[in-house]
Amino acid sequence: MYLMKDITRDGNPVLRKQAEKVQFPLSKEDRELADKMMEYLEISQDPELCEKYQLRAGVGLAAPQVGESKLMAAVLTPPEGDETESPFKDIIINPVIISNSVQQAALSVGEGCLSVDKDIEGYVPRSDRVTVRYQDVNGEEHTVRLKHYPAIIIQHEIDHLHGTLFYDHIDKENPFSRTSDEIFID
Ligand code: SB7
Ligand code: NI
Repeated sequence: MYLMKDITRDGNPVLRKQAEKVQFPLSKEDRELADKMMEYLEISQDPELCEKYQLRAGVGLAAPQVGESKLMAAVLTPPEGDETESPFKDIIINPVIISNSVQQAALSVGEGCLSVDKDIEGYVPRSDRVTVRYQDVNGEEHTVRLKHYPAIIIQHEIDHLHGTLFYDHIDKENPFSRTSDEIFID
């Protein structure tokens, strides 16, 4: 299983690379990578196991964060999201955002990242809703429409696959600037 020592940290060039397309059927290595990434999220969201293994809880994990420059990420949205948000759990492979809302949204507490040890404050403006096309571990194509927190998580993960980190989106001069037409998610 992955521990915090296995997570690549900001400064490691793998986090700034464009990841490579994944081929199907998945190799044994890629299948294990997928399983271990989802396992990390599940263990990290269990309070006892999270404490036992000294993990940071995560709702997503992208392959470059475990040193693999591949277009693959695990997403496991927490169960306590509001009822109108659909929970989402899957390994997303070769994902593409095929449409996004004009409506912008940001988490009111800002974002964090397992690969960034320090807290970087500021709003991370994103699309409130996105439609994502991806392949699952069996190569099946899916098209999903997510909104609010799950949409923000999947955009954070897809950013990792293209070498982008959350703080790249924060306005350096005015990290908490608000525009009138964006919504804030608690
Ligand atoms: C806040 C946190 C995350 C996504 C969106 C908002 C995920 C944090 C864990 N990761 O670093 C995953 O890449
Ligand atoms: Ni991250």
